[in-house]
Amino acid sequence: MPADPPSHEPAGGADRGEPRRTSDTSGRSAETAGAPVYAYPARLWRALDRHRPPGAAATADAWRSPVRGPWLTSVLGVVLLATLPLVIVTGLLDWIAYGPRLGQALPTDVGWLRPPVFDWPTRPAWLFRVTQGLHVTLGIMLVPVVVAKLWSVVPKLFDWPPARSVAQVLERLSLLLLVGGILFEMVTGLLNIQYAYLFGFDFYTAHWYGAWVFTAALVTHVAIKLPRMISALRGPNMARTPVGETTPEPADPDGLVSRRPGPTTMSRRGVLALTGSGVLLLAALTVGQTLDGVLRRTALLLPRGRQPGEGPNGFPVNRTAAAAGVRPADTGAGWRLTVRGGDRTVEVDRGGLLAMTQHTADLPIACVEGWSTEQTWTGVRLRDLAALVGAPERALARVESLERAGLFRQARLHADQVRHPDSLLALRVNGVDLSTDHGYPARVIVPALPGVHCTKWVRSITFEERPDD
Ligand SMILES: Nc1nc2c(c(=O)[nH]1)N[C@H]1C(S)=C(S)[C@@H](COP(=O)(O)O)O[C@H]1N2
Ligand SMILES: [Mo]
Repeated sequence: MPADPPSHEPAGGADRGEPRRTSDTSGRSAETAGAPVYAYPARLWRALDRHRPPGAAATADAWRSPVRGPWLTSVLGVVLLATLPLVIVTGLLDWIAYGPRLGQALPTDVGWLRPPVFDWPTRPAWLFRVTQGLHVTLGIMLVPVVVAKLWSVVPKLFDWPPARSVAQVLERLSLLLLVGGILFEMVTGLLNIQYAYLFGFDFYTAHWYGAWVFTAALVTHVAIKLPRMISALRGPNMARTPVGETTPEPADPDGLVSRRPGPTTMSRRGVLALTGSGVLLLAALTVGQTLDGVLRRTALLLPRGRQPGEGPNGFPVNRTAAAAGVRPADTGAGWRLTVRGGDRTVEVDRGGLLAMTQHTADLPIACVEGWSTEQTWTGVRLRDLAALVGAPERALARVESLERAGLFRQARLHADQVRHPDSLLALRVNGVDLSTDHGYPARVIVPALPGVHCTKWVRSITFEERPDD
């Protein structure tokens, strides 16, 4: 560790905001003197340097924490490098689970940004619960790490001149997309979970395209910075140094280390511990919504359904009957289920459905907003309904709700989802009739199907040939 605060700036006082004068034009000998090297077009960078905005240097120097430097940034970086890909992949899987091949993922039309898709499996039944649970929970847990990572590089925002080469311009542009991208994804994701559609655009479309911008920027950033990160992590382990012995790292080429470090108030491991506690706190307030049971009460960040009432129907409701505009008159004694297949149409009332063979299965509902819950459902197998109208083996099912408007008033299920022995048109849950809010008189429940396609207040099911995809 150097005894003096490190300096990689010339003695010329550039950090006081005065124009730096170099008499030579080659730039090279200036480097020997300690001034920065400018690549092509050097005149531009030098001109920019001479026209430093008032206060820029002072602002950069206001960030003086002595723990900033390659080591801390790299540790936070490696944590994100190990976890963000999981968030990205599970997000992509969530999109595929919606069934883009059946024309129903959101956004539907993604042009050439369409990844390879497949029919979402029905086994294991908890598959979607895990993918969406990981996506949402990890996404929330990483907020403090992202904030710490941004804090560790924040003085770089005020760097002047903003670039010293064309390559650096590109690098900094990719940083803009990286930082903007992750903040955008986190903010839109969090607002969606809270049902706060403050933004004037469609969440799914925005989150989808935002994810691609962010992912592309992340790949670029990792490609550029990986060697730096590895060498910083191979250096001395600074996690052990107590506050009293914490000193700044030597000046680094990225300029992460403060030029004028302030007094040490926290060790590097202190910063990591603070970040880690933030992560654990958020995890503690979030995992309950996926783990379910009594733990649900700990899910303080869950805007609804933390205490969803007592009794067999006491589990979270995504959209109530009232919110969906489903009236008691629609679900009363006059309700009939219409089942269509080919040119056959059958109407059955609830008594008729209850008279058919009943099957019971423990299946989760997993909502894309993060919460999930396993319940015991009883009803008619979807494949028995298909047989009622003689639907072909590979037919898909188009399920429609009594709900008149709303994105989730209908869904399509592929043949494996129809044929699975646990796929039900549920009439009862946990031994009692479904409550109106859970979809009375009948609702769909299918293994590993995203909650959003477990249509409530079903009015009709149409079995039809699957269009070629
Ligand atoms: N008709 C209809 N069915 C619906 C919805 C809806 O808005 N309308 N919401 C879906 C969503 S997003 C979820 S997560 C589940 C939740 O089921 P629950 O409210 O019974 O827990 O219902 C699904 N079924
Ligand atoms: Mo949902």
